[in-house]
Amino acid sequence: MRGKARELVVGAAQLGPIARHETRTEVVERLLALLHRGHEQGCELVVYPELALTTFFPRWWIEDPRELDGFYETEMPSPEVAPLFATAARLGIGFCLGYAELTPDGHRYNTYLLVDGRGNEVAKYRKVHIPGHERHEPQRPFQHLERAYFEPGPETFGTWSAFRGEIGLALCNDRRWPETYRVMGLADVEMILIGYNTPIHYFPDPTQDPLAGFHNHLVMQAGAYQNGTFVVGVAKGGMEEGVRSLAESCIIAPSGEILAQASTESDELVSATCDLNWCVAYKKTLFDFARYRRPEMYQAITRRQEVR
Ligand code: CDT
Repeated sequence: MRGKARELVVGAAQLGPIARHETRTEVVERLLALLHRGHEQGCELVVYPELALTTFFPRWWIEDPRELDGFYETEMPSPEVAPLFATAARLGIGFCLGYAELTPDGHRYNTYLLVDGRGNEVAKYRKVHIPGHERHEPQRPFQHLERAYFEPGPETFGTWSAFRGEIGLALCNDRRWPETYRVMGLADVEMILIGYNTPIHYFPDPTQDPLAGFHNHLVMQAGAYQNGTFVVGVAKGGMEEGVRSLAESCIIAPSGEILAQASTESDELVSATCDLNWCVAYKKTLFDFARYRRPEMYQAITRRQEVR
């Protein structure tokens, strides 16, 4: 079923905590250390987490606009991030990097950038599903103000022909929604890259806290299997400014099996050799969309937002 192998060695470059005082230059040094580990392991593509250049600032209600603006990038690569682009291009490694983007016309997005092995931008994805709350909620032990600090991305999930395959991008909360994977599945995606920052404590329902790791893998493994695609899930995890976030970065096969998983809550790179032709085994059998899907039966999915 698979035919000749089409192998891509991918690295999930997990980050441990980034302190509030840590500079972009210091963070980029950590990203470079992970890039070199990826190079040693033969990676062609290294995937970093969501908001990988700073601490996860939506945990604070920040009233000073200048302080808030300091967490966003107005150009990419910025002078601080340029060494990552230069070194990756010298090594012939592509990468995917999450950051807070402030556009020239004042839009704020939670952005994921895919760069090829020559340092050229392949794709820019802006997070579609923005979780958390819009206003300061002082009763919480910490905030999750993504809905105050980011607009939802204006474009749907894309896929791009790169790295000898069809690559899709998503960010954090997107991974919990089956629609995310299916939209890309319909574009024949073969590898979905997903960066995340997931605080383990969920204030609206703390009974979910012990299940954070289970839910993380549950959704990504199901998304991979049901769409016959690899999924690379990459965390910024560990205890950051008093808030513990989930690590457990992993590389998942189209079978839904985990091929590689991080074992720490720190900077760590895990890699896997992914034969993209493995996707065919699922896309042309159980999940042969053309043969078995019944889109006329699913119209409620796009007609309604809420439960009736
Ligand atoms: N970064 C991100 O999207 N985190 C969310 C937290 C949800 S709780 C407000 C996630 O789905 O992991």
